[in-house]
Amino acid sequence: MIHKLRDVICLNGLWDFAFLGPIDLSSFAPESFATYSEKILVPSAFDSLPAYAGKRGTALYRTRLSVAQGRRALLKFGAVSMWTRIYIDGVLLFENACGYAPFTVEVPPSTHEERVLVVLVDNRFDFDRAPMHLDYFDFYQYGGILRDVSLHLLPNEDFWIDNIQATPTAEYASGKCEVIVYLGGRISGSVTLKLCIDEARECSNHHEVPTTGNTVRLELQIPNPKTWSPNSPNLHSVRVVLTDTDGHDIDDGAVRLGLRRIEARHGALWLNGQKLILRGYNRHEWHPNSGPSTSTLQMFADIQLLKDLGCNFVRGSHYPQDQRFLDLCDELGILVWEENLGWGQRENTFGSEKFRTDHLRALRSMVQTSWNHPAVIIWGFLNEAWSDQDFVRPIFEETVSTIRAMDPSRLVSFATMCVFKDKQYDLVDVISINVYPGWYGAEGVQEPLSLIRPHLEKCFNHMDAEGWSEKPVIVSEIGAEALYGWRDPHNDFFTEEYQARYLKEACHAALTHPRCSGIVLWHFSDARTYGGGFAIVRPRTFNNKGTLDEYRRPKAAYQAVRDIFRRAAVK
Ligand code: ADA
Repeated sequence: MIHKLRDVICLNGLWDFAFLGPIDLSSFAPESFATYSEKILVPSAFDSLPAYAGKRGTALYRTRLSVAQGRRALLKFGAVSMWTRIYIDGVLLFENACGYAPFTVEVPPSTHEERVLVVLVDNRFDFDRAPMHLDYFDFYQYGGILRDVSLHLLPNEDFWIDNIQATPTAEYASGKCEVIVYLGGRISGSVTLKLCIDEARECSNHHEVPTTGNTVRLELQIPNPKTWSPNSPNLHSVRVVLTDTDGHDIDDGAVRLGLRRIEARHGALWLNGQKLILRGYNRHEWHPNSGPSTSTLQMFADIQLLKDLGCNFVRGSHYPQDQRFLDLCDELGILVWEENLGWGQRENTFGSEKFRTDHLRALRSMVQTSWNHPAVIIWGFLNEAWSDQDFVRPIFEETVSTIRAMDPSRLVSFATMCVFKDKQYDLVDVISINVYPGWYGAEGVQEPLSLIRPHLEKCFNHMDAEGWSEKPVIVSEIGAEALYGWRDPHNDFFTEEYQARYLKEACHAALTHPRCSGIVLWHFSDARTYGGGFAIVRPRTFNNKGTLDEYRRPKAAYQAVRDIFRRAAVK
């Protein structure tokens, strides 16, 4: 959300830094710590830098803020990983335990203008402290202030704009939207506001509107509406300006939106009333030089490659996405599945009350932060949890109902690894299957590639046989490893040739099946994963199933996928 009336100060840049290692936090008082002997660039993962590569422990970040006396201010963090505590002038204000979930902290009043902000970050796996981060996830989990930090100096009034949710209605094509304005502060029954659409210099006249709790609901008609789709990613914008009763501006917020409608019905996906087949990749936000804090240019380059490959879709595996990436997807026309952090959670995790609370908090913050992106069509959660078991049910139900209550306009899904035994399909709009026939479990098989088509057919048939014929089915993961540059006459596992033939067969088998609403390959580019003993199945400690290597150098599969996806795109 863009604000023109309030001061928004970007806090990115060099901060004071100290890495303390695996200290005992129970007896540690950051306010008495003074030896910040280093600097670090924010945002970054400290352990993606050579100085702290592979290290786990506590790190302290310090910077200074200037907030005029009596001025209300908010600190906005895009992502701090894995576990963090926020202190201002030595006072603990906030704790967060999901490394990818954005959060906001209110700066408490003070008689001093100069304030000291300390961010304590810990990247150790600790189930009691941060149960959302488990050491067996198949991607490296870093520490640090991973995404942007900003300071919002709020207007000198008792209320302000917290958030705006602009949702196209069923009449999206004629420009009809519902806008909900979420207000912060003290509200008394009504507020006065005006609206500006598409950067119009002239805004509507200010008028009084009733509030319900801290929200205002408005119906909006966009003049000269243009619909949004991957081929025509037209964006509109809505700016809401809060005024006083005389019409003087107090605070504002502007959001972009796309007029489009996503639906799941009759066993298919529909975008703006047209049948939609997804062609895409799972993508980790990762580059070897910067870990999970990638540059906007890298994001752009990745989207350029995805488009070149003929994709219309990306699954943001396995955590909330950077807003810069979603902005680019909105502008360049790539559909997105955004999901809450999760990877193979088991019974003990589902039994943790802290996990439940943290998961819900992260889920809410993801939806509230991304709900205006037309690119996002699916909310996902808890990748490959043990969803064939009853113990997942309460959290799955709560997750789905929370998403639907906050945003009924998008589809909900989770990627399952237990295709034939899953007990949670009834909850979701889209059935999404992660399958690796011809890769995992192919020991002793003469022609592993021959396993792919029959397996996919069995999966699709199973859904109809089980009564899910109304639900679209997508292959949310499928793939094989190839080590970049490894060409070998045997064309066996780990060669570029095997991977190219594998992905070709998987794409053909999926895209020619009438029940398939899309295929999302695992994965876009090679990325660092767990090390140590876990890495015995992960050469180089990387997940090497990228169609590109970590530097985005194409493997042989690139051309194979490109041919098929591009041909499918023009059908
Ligand atoms: C799973 C998982 C991915 C990745 C993949 C693999 O399906 O969801 O994150 O780990 O398997 O490479 O085995």
